[in-house]
Amino acid sequence: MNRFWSVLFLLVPVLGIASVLMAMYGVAPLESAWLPKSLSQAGDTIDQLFNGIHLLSAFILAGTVFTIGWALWRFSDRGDSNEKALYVTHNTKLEITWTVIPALILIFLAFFQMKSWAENKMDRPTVTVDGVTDFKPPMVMVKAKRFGWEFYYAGDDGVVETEDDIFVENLLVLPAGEEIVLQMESRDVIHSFYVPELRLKQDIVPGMTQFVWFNAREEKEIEIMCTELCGWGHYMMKAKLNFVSRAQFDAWIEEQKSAYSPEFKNEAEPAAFLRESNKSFSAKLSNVARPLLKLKIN
Ligand SMILES: [Cu+2]
Repeated sequence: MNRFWSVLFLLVPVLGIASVLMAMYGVAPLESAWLPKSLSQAGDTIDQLFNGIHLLSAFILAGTVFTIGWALWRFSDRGDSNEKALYVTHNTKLEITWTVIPALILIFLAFFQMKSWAENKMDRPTVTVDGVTDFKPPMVMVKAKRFGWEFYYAGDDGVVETEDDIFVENLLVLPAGEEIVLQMESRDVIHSFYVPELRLKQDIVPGMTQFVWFNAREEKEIEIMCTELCGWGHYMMKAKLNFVSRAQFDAWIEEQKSAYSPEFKNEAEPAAFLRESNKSFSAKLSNVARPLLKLKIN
């Protein structure tokens, strides 16, 4: 009967590892329990890394729990032995082994992840104009705020943060099959720009400017969400992300431009208005912050 417990013990890791593998390789009924299908080459590389580390962990976990399970089975008390248990204080060889193997695995992972890290965080796309190579300018400036997303498209001048920027809120339309660069800043607290399909997650820290880039291979409607707990409305800090064809994109951006007719622009000037309100917000903030700072010094 005591052996029942060793079987029960093994059942937990076996079911656990099996369900992770089923989810990872899209086996029913767990086919949608994993991340959504990757939408970019960079996403595929991250998946390889992610799945590789998972497989390695699953293998080590299986080895560990099966050894424990075997010991439970083999040495369970069956009431037929008077043998004394062996008392082992340490084993130098074993300790060296279980230090060196994980160290080697970590060194391997450090090299294994380099390509993906470089692609996603270091090799910012460049363009060459008249023989001069420079960073590709961002197509959109993303402003994260509590609790939404502002998108400022570079207008005809191709530069963000200028007068002809086209402002859209909580909707990001981008052409598929093109290398897109986004610039990101926060209006208030720390936010995080997360698009699971692109395997893209970037913290947006106040006072810092971040750049992300990607190339989506399919036209698809997906979602952007904030993954940094930024306040009570964090749960609703979402935006739509539509990858469309180049032609559809050009038509859409023209529509956005005409939505800001000269009359409308003179009346409201959304982008400028928002900038103004942000300025007055920081002015208010510093009025509050200054006395507080004085208090601290005194
Ligand atoms: Cu947020």
